[in-house]
Amino acid sequence: MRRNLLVLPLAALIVLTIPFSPVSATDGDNDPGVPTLIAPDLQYLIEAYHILPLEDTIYIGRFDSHVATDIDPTSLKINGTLDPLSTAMLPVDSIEGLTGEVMQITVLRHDFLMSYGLVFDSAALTYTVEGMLYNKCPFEVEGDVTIRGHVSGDLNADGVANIVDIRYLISHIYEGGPPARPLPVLSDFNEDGQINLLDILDLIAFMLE
Ligand SMILES: [Ca+2]
Ligand SMILES: [Ca+2]
Repeated sequence: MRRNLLVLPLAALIVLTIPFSPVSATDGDNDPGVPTLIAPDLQYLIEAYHILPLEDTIYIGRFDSHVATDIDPTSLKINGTLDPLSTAMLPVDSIEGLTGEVMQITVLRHDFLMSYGLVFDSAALTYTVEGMLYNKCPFEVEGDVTIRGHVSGDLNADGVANIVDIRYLISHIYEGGPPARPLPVLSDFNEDGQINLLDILDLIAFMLE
């Protein structure tokens, strides 16, 4: 009926290709009646539907006996594997808390998040920046980052962990219901390599903590 027509704004005509992500891939195609789910967290949704790729910025000032201008920017790796999107030198004292000239490093947020694999709840993690100085000495510096990941015990991926998730797991194990979302491996709640009654008992114990 005409009143149900959806008028799309021009921006909606842009076709986005959502990159495959092991953290977020959930496919209901093999399970009729189960819709495909893009999950697990708001961060992924922001990433997936953002028109421009999101970036994170890392700053390095003076460290040990070195200054940022000693760093060969072409040698940099973030978390051991990621190439920076860009690097730039900023003037002295341009970033509070850092001394000397400052190297600004940008990374793609999606790739940065994926470098941590599955992350649960609010996790305090570290990142590394490694590379070579112009004098050919290798270096590595560390920083802190907090990432909010998938909710522990939330097996149906609705954003909360509660009795519904216990029921969901019982259904999966004894009644042929769908596995945990966004990743089936999460059905193995106690991480012993098997999916059975012990996972249900551990999930119940977790809920009662
Ligand atoms: Ca849930
Ligand atoms: Ca198990």
